[in-house]
Amino acid sequence: MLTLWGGGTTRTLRAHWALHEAGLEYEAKLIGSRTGETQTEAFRILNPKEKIPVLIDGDLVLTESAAIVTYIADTYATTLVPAPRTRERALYNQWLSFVQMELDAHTLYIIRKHRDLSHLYGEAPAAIDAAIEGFLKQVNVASQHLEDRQYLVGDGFTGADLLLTVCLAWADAYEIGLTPTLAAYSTTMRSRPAYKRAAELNFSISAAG
Ligand SMILES: N[C@@H](CCC(=O)N[C@@H](CS)C(=O)NCC(=O)O)C(=O)O
Repeated sequence: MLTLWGGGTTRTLRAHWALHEAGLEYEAKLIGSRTGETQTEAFRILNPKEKIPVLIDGDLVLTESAAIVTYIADTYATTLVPAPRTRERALYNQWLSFVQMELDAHTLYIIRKHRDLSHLYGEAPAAIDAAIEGFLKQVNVASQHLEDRQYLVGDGFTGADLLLTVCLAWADAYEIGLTPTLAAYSTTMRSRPAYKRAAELNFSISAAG
């Protein structure tokens, strides 16, 4: 039996979506961030980083949303990821790193820290402006790439599309304008039944941080 800890955030949505794409049954332990639930003794044993999501598969405890998505794909739904040791897998890894670093850590999460969580991280309007500018510059590369293709890698939906789509929805929530190409791509990806079911479950609790 698989168990996924965490809900209510864009990072947890990634893992729920991958599990739904794979058609797997799992137990969802919908604890939220910054609610104290990631700081209990029991949870710290699972993830000393005190962060969600965490996937449990037998005796495997896996953290980091992108690693969880790729693990689910490799293990249970191989159409969600190119085969290992192929050029397509290298490109998948490239897009996954790009989304995590350029669209999440360096930009959207900076906005989150200094806007939604400014009571914790401080006000930093210049950092927010630079993050929006940086996001737009980087995401434009994905936009150009998608101008003449439906998916980031190969001819099918992969975990890279899943991660990009979640970041695009995040940007949309921040009212960062997307190009028509990205807006159309995002709408198409979010019309997948697995996305809808996962989002409904994930956001049945609200994000606290
Ligand atoms: N790099 C991690 C980030 C995980 C993360 O920061 N999770 C947040 C929620 S989105 C969290 O658990 N925050 C709790 C806290 O910082 O107290 C991933 O992608 O899984």
